[in-house]
Order: sequence, then C-alpha cells, then structure tokens
Amino acid sequence: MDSTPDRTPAPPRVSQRFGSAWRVVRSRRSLILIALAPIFLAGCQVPTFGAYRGATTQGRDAFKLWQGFFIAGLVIGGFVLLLILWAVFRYRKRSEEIPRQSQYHRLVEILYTVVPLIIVSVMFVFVVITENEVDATPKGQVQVQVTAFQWGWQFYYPATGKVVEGETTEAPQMVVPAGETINVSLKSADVIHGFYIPQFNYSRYAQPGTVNHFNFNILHNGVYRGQCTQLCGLYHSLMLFSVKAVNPAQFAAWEHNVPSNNATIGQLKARIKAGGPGA
Ligand SMILES: [Cu+2]
Repeated sequence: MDSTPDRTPAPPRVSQRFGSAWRVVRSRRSLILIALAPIFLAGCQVPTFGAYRGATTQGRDAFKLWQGFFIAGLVIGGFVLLLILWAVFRYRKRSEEIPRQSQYHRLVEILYTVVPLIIVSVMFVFVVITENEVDATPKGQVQVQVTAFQWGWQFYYPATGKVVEGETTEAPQMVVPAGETINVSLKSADVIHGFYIPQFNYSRYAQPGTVNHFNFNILHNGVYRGQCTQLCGLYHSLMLFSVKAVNPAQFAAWEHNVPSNNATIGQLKARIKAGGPGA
C-alpha cells in the first residue's frame, strides 16, 4: 500500500484568485492601455442604436433618452450575462456530491432588491424630464392646423388662411421655417390616423373629435418625409406627406405664393370617391 502523502497542490481559494487577477490588471501593460483608452474612445461616436438622431430639438431629446436607455440596457444585460456565465462555469457539476447549500444571504438579497429599484427610478426621472420637454407647447412663431382624412392631409395656416392639401399620389408638403417654434394642432376628419415623421422621432394620433397639440423646432433646412401609421382603410399605405424646413425669409415668400382657393376636405373626398386615388 502506498503511504506517500498526497502532494497535489490544493486549488487556490477564491480570494487568492481575485488577488492574482488584480495583480494582472495592475501590470504595466494594462496601465498603458487604460491610460490610452480615453484617446481611442474620444475618436468614437456613440452609436445611434437604430434610431434617428432627431431633426428637431424634441426629436433630439427623445434620441438622447433612447441612447441612454440602450446603453443602460447593454450594461445591465452584459452584467447579468456575466453573472450567468460565471455561475455556469464556476459551479458546474464536478462530482456526484451535492454542493454546499446556502440561502438567506441578506446582503445579496438587499442589493438585488434595492439596486434595480434605484435603476428604474433614475430611468423614470429621465423619462419624465424628456416627456416634459417633448410635450411642452409654448406659443411659437407659426401655427399649423393639420387634419388627416381618408387618405390624405390638410395643412391650414390660420395666420394667413393659406391651405395645402393632398391625398394619395399627390402627397402634400407642409412648409415651415427652420429654427422657429411651430405649433401644430392635429385632428382627423373621419377615422383614427397616425401623424409620423421618422426623422423627428415623433408620432401622434390624429383622432376624430380630439385635437392634439404639439410643437416642433426643426434644426436644419431640409425635407422630412412623413406617413400615416394607423391602418385607416384601403389607401392607408399611400397616405404620405412631407415637411419642408426653409429659412424664415423663404417661408414668407412661399406663404405669399400659396394659392388660397384649394379644395376643401369635403371636395377632395368627393373627388376620391368618384375616381379613386390620385383622381
Ligand atoms: Cu391614415
């Protein structure tokens, strides 16, 4: 019988493993990398995570919230994934013996209750701040009354009585000055429609019997496409429009030249009924 004592070294304790890992981080190479990281990261732009950056101040606020939430999700999701992987590999089955059972770890239980509450509360505060910024409707320089109907849009400028309207294949264009506050009041002449401009990161219901008010401040000149986002009938997919932002002087010139004898929604609808889309 072999009486030689077992000389296999004992596996390192958890605290020893953490100690050696910390020494690695403290090594010179890691320090250089950490010191250079801000230089590399400064050259990176935080990704958009699939959203538009926002062509309006309101859209930009919504975009920043989306970006923050996405990064928070990545950090929290990554942390949870690491914990799962750590548990899977650290405590994988090694023998038939039942591992040491433990429960009621008070500190861990308090942490996993309090930390998520703090995270959700902080996110809630950012949501409220952003909502208040996006939904604020101080009086602006230009007012536009938007009426959605099957299947088109009417843009009425009450200050001058000018009207732009169009349906299906004749998508109308709302012209507004860039850099100024635009007050929009939105309603529907028939069923529920959706007023959506992707680059504004903004959507609102156009509802019969209800007027929704909102503002937008477009940052730069340009044409921004919009569409109806509620399935509102046969030609819903053709219910398109666009918003064109121009200089204030160009806007004044445009408003001067817009004909004011456009068809009413009733006349437009009668035309559609008689001849189909684009009639
Ligand atoms: Cu619609």
